[in-house]
Amino acid sequence: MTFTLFPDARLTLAREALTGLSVGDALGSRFFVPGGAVAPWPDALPPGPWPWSDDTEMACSVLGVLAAHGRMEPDALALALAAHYDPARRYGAGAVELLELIRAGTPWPVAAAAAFDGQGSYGNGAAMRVAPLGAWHADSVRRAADQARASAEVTHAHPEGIAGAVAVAAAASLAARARLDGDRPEPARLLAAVAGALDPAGEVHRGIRRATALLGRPAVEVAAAVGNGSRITAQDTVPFTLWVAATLLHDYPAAIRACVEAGGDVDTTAAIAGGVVAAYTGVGTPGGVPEGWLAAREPLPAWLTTAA
Ligand code: F2R
Ligand code: MG
Repeated sequence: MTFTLFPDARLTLAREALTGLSVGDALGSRFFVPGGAVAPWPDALPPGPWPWSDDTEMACSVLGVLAAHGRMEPDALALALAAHYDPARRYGAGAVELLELIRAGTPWPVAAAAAFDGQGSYGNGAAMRVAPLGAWHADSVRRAADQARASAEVTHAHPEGIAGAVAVAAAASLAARARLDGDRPEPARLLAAVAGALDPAGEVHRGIRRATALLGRPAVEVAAAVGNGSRITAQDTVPFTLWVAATLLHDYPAAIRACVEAGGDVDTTAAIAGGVVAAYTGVGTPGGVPEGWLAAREPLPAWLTTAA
């Protein structure tokens, strides 16, 4: 079934995905333990404010470009990422180098292609920021995938880095569509549709297939099998986060808790799963992003509030 999605509706869906992403990032950051130890889920959550990290800063740029242009414009995204880059937000090592090159005037295609000795980055950074773009494209998974590729290439030239972003955007598109339709997809159906947007020869695709075979198993077991993001790569991060989102699409707090209890790159796994789940649940709804968690999250940057 085709339908018309008006600009205001796109913006609302994308904003709610950004809320889920940023709350997941900020709360997940409270539980990040360097070196791979896992922090237990506490009886009471830490008091706010919960500062957000690079995941949220970059996702704000993605949403800002969509709001300003009505579509992903890679040149505008490169400018926004570079302009809003704050090293204190704990960017990945490759991202630091790349954004400083762009700020110094290197064209983004040159800087992205040169990263990691000319391989391009396959870090999880393109995937962690893209859920709002997927929700924006609730009317077309194919368009979400194409636009995610365009957004990823600005920083991640490696095919696996791009595949991670395509997978997350496809999942967020499907989640937002399911919300509009009032019809929650079965986890296996959602993961199959995501896998269908990817190159079947790729590692991210293979990881999502492995995660699909583990539906119904405990989250920690799945993370042990497909990765919990501790390598900070798309391949090691995206399959688990989409398993969480598919399994707990109706329950934002449970999705974030599953990411925390799996350890690894917790702020980023919680940002990815949180962005996809919030595209389905919304904010302040039953199963959605709790109002108290949103109140504890550091406010989003003022420049975004005026742009989108
Ligand atoms: N863990 C972080 N940031 C580290 C912060 C350290 C800082 N000193 C501090 O504590 O304040 N989290 C953030 O990084 C992840 C997003 O990463 P992004 O943007 O993809 O960056 P990068 O550097 O391009 O890739 C991440 C790592 O992946 C490995 N890698 C990527 N491509 C590779 C390749 N072609 N060959 C080999 N390795 C590759 C490298 O280890 C990269 O450093 C998020 O978690 C974000 O929150
Ligand atoms: Mg982070």
